Amino acid sequence: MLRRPFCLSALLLLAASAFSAELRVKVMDTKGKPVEDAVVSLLRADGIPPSTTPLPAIEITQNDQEFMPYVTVVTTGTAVKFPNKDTVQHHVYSLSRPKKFELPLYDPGKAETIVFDQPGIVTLGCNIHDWMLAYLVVLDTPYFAKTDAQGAATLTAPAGQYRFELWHPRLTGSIPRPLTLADGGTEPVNFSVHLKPDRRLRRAPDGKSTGYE
Ligand SMILES: [Cu+2]
Repeated sequence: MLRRPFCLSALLLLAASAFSAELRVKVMDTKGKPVEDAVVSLLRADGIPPSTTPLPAIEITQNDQEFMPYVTVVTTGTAVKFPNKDTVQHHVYSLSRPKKFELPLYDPGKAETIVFDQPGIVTLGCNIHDWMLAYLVVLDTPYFAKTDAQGAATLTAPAGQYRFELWHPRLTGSIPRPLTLADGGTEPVNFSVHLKPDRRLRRAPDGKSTGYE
């Protein structure tokens, strides 16, 4: 009878420590400037996908003839809403393998929803406004984060063996590497990455694109 409370508290302790491992990541470019919008994620090294649940209330808006945010990360199965919060119509589409779709011309104030049921990178564009560009990163793992303006991100996951991945729109492919997440935390990981030139179309004041930057 006396053992039961002990076992219960031991289990609770175990459960608490299993979810306490934290990994801090810093991403800089080769010139030492912080890299924002890099997506860092952890996949289990044994290949078994961790259980994920679709994220609630994810939106990629169209406002002032731009997508917001530029990079969004979701788990597989997430329904993403595309509200037109602009004063003009948009025609959102993607030709990317994980989800080819099209939301034909829709009016300000309207919102369409798409479910992203395959992992991968989905590039978003607008048929009317060539410069509109955004990325949706669909992951089969709940352990991910996106770097902020300082190039910093913090991941939290159970201690264990992982494959760490780093993705950014201006990187070629992703950078995978094995990583052990120690119970209670791991040393921060710093990356210096070589980014391709920014190929985003620059937007002219009259609303017409002027070509590559
Ligand atoms: Cu548009």
